[in-house]
Amino acid sequence: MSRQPERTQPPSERFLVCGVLFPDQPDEAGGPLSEARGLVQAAGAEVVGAQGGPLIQRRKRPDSSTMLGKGKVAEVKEAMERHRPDAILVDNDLSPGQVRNLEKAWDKRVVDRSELILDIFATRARTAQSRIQVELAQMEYLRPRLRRMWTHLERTEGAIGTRGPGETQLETDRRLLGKRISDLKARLAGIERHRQLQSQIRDDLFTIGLVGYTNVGKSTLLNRLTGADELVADMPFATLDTRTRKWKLLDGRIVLLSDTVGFLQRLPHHLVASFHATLEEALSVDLLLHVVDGSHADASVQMAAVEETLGGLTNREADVVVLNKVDRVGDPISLQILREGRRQEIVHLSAHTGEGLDLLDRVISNRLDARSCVVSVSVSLADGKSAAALRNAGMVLSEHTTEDERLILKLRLAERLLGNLQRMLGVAAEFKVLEPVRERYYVDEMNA
Ligand SMILES: Nc1nc2c(ncn2[C@@H]2O[C@H](COP(=O)(O)OP(=O)(O)OP(=O)(O)O)[C@@H](O)[C@H]2O)c(=O)[nH]1
Ligand SMILES: [Mg+2]
Repeated sequence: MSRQPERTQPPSERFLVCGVLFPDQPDEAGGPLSEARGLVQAAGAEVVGAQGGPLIQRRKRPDSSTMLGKGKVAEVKEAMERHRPDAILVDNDLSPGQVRNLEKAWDKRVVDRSELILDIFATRARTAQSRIQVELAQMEYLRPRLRRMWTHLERTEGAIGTRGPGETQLETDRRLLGKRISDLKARLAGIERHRQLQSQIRDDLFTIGLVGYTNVGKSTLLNRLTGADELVADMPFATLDTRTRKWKLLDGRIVLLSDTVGFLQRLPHHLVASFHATLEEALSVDLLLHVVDGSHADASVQMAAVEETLGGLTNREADVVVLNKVDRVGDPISLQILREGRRQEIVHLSAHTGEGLDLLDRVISNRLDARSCVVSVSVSLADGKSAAALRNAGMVLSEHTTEDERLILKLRLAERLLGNLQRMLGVAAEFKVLEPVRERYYVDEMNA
């Protein structure tokens, strides 16, 4: 019998999870800190200790030196003796001083919420752009914390090759970090300019963006509608890179559908800042769909978190709400509750089984209709080129030829294409608007 060599995997890090709950933080259906525990697992580590309970502290304000109060810090220390973790996650944003004090009190590595989320993003980033975005956020996070990392090195002043004239080690590190940050920003700006150019090329198609909390099924929906093959996984932040794919509607029209990075409550602000351009691009679409996991016990909290993040990034709200995963919803009442008080159109569907996708298709078609005009165009029958350009630009509703050798096309097309076509075809074509647009494009409003 042949023996398989044993694979040795490094043991995963063991985390004890604790944190402060402030009055404005909503309760989680899975118990306090349940999302934080999920994040630790998503980072490839193991959670030790009982769910929720004693390692939570409800406070109005953080303790300025240790976030948690003295008594709670001592309780965590006791729990550490029982569970022997490798590190402690505090599910709040800690100041560098708070981390230092807690590490001293517990004699263990302390990780705060931002650092954990940045770490997950770092392992998921695939493209050059997202790698730079994550690194930039990590460097910005690190900048005020340098002292903590290098205090043990401050006595090794004068290490060869690392020092500028008269600098301490810390000053040198600060300078190098500052330089790295400006390099990353410059590279990112270059990539963003390139992307902007590319997206201008696609200006003629109707664009739709998917936004939503992480893990709600945005990529599954994109794959299902466009035949794409994006990574789908039951874990937070599977998608970090914006993807755009063509979606052919049932009436034959083609629109562009984009996926984007999922949102989360209390996302680190450095991360939002460095993903700002990506998010902005994902949000400046004609139609914004907010995808919700309708089967999640915290669906309404997640919806509110997405709306808040959207509000911070742009002053627009989603046009259509998609309640996904209805195949897992036992009680339709819960969906009813999610619908209450909303002005937007709401579509129930399952990206998994395909149920409800035809309804979404119709909703999109209707919105396209509302945002397009109906025109009649007359071109010479001999002018095949102009006729082809017109047929490509919109949906042909009818066509006929006249005795004086002209082709009359009745077309439904996006208003912004009308101007382009008129410029392109010039005197070769005569346009008459039969039905004006009923609803403006968001992008046009932005540019107005
Ligand atoms: N039961 C059920 N599961 C679904 C449905 N849609 C997606 N899922 C599952 O939900 C999990 C997350 O799906 P994704 O498509 O990766 O979610 P996402 O919103 O793109 O997530 P991030 O990219 O991580 O923000 C996967 O395990 C999917 O198989 C659905 O309609 N029904
Ligand atoms: Mg995804």
